[in-house]
Amino acid sequence: MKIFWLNIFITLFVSCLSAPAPLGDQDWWKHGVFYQIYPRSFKDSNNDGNGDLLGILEKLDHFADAGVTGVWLSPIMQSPQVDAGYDISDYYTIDPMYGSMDDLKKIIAKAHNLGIRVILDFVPNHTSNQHEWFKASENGTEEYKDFYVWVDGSPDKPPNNWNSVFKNSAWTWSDKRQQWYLRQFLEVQPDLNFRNPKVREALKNVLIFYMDMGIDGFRVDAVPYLVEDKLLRDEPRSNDPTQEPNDHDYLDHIYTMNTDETYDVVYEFRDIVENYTKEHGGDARILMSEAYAPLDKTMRYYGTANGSRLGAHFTFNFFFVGPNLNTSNAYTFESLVYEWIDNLPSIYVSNWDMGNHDNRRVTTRFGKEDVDGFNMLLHLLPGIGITYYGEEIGQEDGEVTYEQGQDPAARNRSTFEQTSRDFERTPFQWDNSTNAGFNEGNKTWLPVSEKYKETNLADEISTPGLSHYKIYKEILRKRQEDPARIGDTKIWSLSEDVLILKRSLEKTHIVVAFKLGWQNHTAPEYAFVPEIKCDTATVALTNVNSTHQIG
Ligand SMILES: *[C@@H]1O[C@H](CO)[C@@H](O)[C@H](O)[C@H]1NC(C)=O
Ligand SMILES: *[C@@H]1O[C@H](CO)[C@@H](O)[C@H](O)[C@H]1NC(C)=O
Ligand SMILES: *[C@@H]1O[C@H](CO)[C@@H](O)[C@H](O)[C@H]1NC(C)=O
Ligand SMILES: *[C@@H]1O[C@H](CO)[C@@H](O)[C@H](O)[C@H]1NC(C)=O
Ligand SMILES: *[C@@H]1O[C@H](CO)[C@@H](O)[C@H](O)[C@H]1NC(C)=O
Ligand SMILES: *[C@@H]1O[C@H](CO)[C@@H](O)[C@H](O)[C@H]1NC(C)=O
Ligand SMILES: *[C@@H]1O[C@H](CO)[C@@H](O)[C@H](O)[C@H]1NC(C)=O
Ligand SMILES: *[C@@H]1O[C@H](CO)[C@@H](O)[C@H](O)[C@H]1NC(C)=O
Ligand SMILES: *[C@@H]1O[C@H](CO)[C@@H](O)[C@H](O)[C@H]1NC(C)=O
Ligand SMILES: CC(=O)N[C@H]1CO[C@H](CO)[C@@H](O)[C@@H]1O
Ligand SMILES: [Ca+2]
Ligand SMILES: [Ca+2]
Repeated sequence: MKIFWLNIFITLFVSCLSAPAPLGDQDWWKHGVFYQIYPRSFKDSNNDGNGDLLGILEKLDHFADAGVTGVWLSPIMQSPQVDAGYDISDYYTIDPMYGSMDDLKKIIAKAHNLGIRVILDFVPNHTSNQHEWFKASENGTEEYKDFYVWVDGSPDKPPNNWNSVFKNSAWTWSDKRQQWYLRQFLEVQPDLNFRNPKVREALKNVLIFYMDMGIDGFRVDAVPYLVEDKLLRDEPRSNDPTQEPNDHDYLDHIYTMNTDETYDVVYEFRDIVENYTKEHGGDARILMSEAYAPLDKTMRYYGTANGSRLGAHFTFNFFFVGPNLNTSNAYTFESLVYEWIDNLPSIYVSNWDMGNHDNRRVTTRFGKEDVDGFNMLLHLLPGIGITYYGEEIGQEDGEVTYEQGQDPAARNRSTFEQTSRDFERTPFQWDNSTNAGFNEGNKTWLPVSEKYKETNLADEISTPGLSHYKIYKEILRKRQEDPARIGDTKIWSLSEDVLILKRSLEKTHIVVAFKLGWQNHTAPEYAFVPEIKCDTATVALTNVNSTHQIG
């Protein structure tokens, strides 16, 4: 892989601040870099083996140093932790494993001092069955009776053929209530009933509570699953030959995912944050939504094409989180970039994302030779860039055995390697001390990867040469300048393994020449130059181990 930046003419800029809008900055997020913190694996302040809020507080300077705009924290609300906090038992309490509401307030205050925004994960599709709402609903308390999706029937026959995302029927029989309840995920994660206005009101109050505290926005989890078919119709078969009858994708999810009513709920969430900003002033509070959906459906979560209804400020672009070296090449990425840009209505902002807590790490999928190239690509494309913790240092998946595994989606030994999401969730590698500086204790909830001695932040900062982290930092700095900020975008492939990204504003260009994989490339090195028609070109940044010199 070889990376070039070509700055053809040096352009000087004087930036003028426009008069502040009465509402504060409504556009701050549009060119931001958002960093996903997986709190349990980030930094453990009290040596109990679990990362926590005081650990995050201690490390906030890392984000200021790197230059990220905002952090989003995977769920920290009270939870029995059957599904890594995606099973909330109280939206108004911080899980004691992570700390307290005071700790969160300290994070918000310090982050804001450093100019960093704080986004919380919000899980509206379902609660834990330990939530007081569910307990009250199950015992028939009038106020909460219809908070969940309850259906009559006989205990030996579920109401319809819907399957859980985690296999088998999506229905669980309650002996107490003598009815079935819907749960698209685990049995302990009953789905909320969005047709009940009281449920919508209750969730709105949760959002307002955290905005009052100073939270800058929410990442809304699993939105496609919000509202299911009212008539509970059976879903047709998908005819996917790899799926067995109990598998989720044995069926085509026309009645349980991306329903019209689901979009309305997301648009209503947007109204809540917009109304809040109008009433209270200040900068925009934002929504990012998680929807693994076909492209047309993904785009609808942004809002209607003409902006008559607005949804999330952005919906994660998952095009890049799946491919690996065996399944993709430069042509794949070229077409994925255009497919996204061409389908996104022009009023909305793109976003680019290589990883998260549900997918193998980019460094593992492509090899550590490619991580700098992907960071350049991701953060020099127009719009928002997303970083999953560890991507800035080129962290790879960890080593986790079936016995050490924690992910409920992977409780089957024979499929653990394929289905477990534990590998991409191992502790962040801070330095080369015991447990990679994650803590000083003897245990960690998931094992620290053995690779921490060769890949850790402290070494990457102190090394005299280039490192993944130094490169990442420089990219984040460069992306704030033109043409990376507002320039035109062109991307093309020279061959199966050479991808070129060009951002241009008038006569200034930034070019990333990205060679995927470890094989040497045989095409002429400067084959892309004629396309750019430049007189002079400067190598502004290279990957680690490049044969080219900066300058
Ligand atoms: C039902 O559950 C709620 C919530 O746990 C509890 O407050 C209430 O006392 C219970 N009522 C009955 C009749 O068991
Ligand atoms: C937002 O404010 C408008 C105008 O006040 C109001 O009609 C609407 O119901 C509010 N929406 C929500 C979801 O609070
Ligand atoms: C905007 O699009 C929606 C459908 O997505 C349509 O119902 C509405 O009439 C359009 N509004 C305008 C002003 O074109
Ligand atoms: C790619 O293929 C190689 C060789 O078949 C295999 O060893 C490797 O695990 C595959 N990598 C991924 C990410 O699937
Ligand atoms: C850089 O080269 C060294 C020495 O050949 C090698 O050990 C290391 O893995 C390479 N690093 C990357 C990111 O390719
Ligand atoms: C685990 O997966 C294997 C292979 O798909 C299957 O044969 C087996 O029945 C599964 N076991 C359980 C307990 O689900
Ligand atoms: C561990 O890190 C420290 C500080 O970054 C460094 O001085 C030392 O050489 C490293 N030790 C090893 C064995 O890499
Ligand atoms: C870690 O284990 C060592 C002995 O194996 C023990 O001396 C030490 O107290 C333990 N530290 C913690 C924080 O548990
Ligand atoms: C690629 O070329 C360089 C320089 O000629 C050489 O050192 C290296 O071994 C080659 N790598 C591969 C994988 O062929
Ligand atoms: C896409 C998806 O499934 N996201 C989350 C939805 O909620 C489940 C259950 O809580 C989580 O396991 C998923 O990560
Ligand atoms: Ca801890
Ligand atoms: Ca639902």
